[in-house]
Amino acid sequence: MKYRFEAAAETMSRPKIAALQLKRLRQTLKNAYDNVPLHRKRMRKIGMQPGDLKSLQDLTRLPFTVKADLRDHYPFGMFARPRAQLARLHASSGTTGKPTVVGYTLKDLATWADLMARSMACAGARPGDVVHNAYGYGLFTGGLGAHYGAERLGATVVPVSGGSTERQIVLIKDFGARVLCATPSYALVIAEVAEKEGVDLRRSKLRIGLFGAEPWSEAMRKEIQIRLGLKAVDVYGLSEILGPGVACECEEMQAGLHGWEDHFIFEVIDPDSGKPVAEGGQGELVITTLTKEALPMLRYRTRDVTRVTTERCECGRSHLRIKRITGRNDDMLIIRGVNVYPSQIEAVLVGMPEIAPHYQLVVERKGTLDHVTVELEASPDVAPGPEAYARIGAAARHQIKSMIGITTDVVVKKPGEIPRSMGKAVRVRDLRPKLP
Ligand code: DLL
Repeated sequence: MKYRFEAAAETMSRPKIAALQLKRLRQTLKNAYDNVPLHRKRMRKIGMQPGDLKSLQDLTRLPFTVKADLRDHYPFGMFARPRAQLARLHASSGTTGKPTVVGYTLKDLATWADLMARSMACAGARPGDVVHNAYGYGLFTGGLGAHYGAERLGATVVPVSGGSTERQIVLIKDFGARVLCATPSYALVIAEVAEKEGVDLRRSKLRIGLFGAEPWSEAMRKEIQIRLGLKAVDVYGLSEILGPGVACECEEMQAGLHGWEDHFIFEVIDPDSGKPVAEGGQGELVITTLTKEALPMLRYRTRDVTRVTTERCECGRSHLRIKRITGRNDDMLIIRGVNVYPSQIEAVLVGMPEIAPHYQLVVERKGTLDHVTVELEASPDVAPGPEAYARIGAAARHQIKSMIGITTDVVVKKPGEIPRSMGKAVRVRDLRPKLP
């Protein structure tokens, strides 16, 4: 018998999934209508009461929820429970200086742990495994999400978080980690540092990698698998919906991420018209939560570009599969697992008096990691000179690091040296190789 964390739920027939979705969607609409003024207002506007929902198809009558809704109701205005009933808050990058805040009741945290345990088992992790968790702990959902999932699975979790790569390699070896959780780019850093130190991790106990939080390619999968000697499995999620564990590939096929349809409804839309795309077509992923208490999300536009298929997977799981996320249709960058909007960097720069409001972000791949260089202009009021420019550059670098959490290079140019555009300003020069 194959090991599954929640066998009955994972192999449920598609009609059964649909019936469960309808039941849970009704509950979700009622929760949203009763407790979140924005959702109530929007449903009233289209003349819809939660009880009006007759079929899953009716969901498409509802307007989308977008990231700006969370920003506009910062920090707690989208929550369906009073703050005192929340057990935890997480936050991810917003499009401006304010983060996007998400909250969980204890029941939400239990659901999340279940789904992450299910995802880990789907990826090939087993109770009793040592899980080396190199996702960042803190406001980012990666660290704690994988942590509680691993505990729930019955594994032994090593909560290393990111950084100190040499030490991570020692721990992977000495503790006998079978499962590695990290961003795919960090997994490659681990491989690189190990090789430099003459440590052959292919001969360690590592067998499974759960990699996600940023787009990666089949080529990268092959490379990681060869260099670390493990099976590299894609895991997907986003804070607004849950965190990691919304969808995960199966170890058997590694061919698309099973989106857990007993907890979410997945749609793919044309980002311009908002209309559904026929199954298999490329578009933007839209997700509705079905079991979240504190933060029910109705038709949330993820901005992630992908395709889905309901074709049965040979692993036996009945849940649809999301193909790789190939990119985003907004300007969010993911730099070493940290989500960054150009507008956030702008907000930092604009607050600095010696800097003119012209900048460009140059994104490159250096080795296996993404790197940002911020090119900015000194204000015309500053007397040009290497010393003044070095000081301005260091101050900008420090502010960006402390406000946004990413390390950048800063190049200070003379007034007028950043190219001006006649139409939309070109804020990002992305020189990274395109994903196939
Ligand atoms: O990145 C949650 C996560 C942690 C997922 C660990 C997987 C592993 P956020 O910080 O809110 O949450 O960022 C969510 O990251 O909308 C995608 O653009 C991107 N992303 C997440 N997983 C993948 C993936 C976490 N497997 C945003 N492939 C999402 C491509 C991914 N992009």
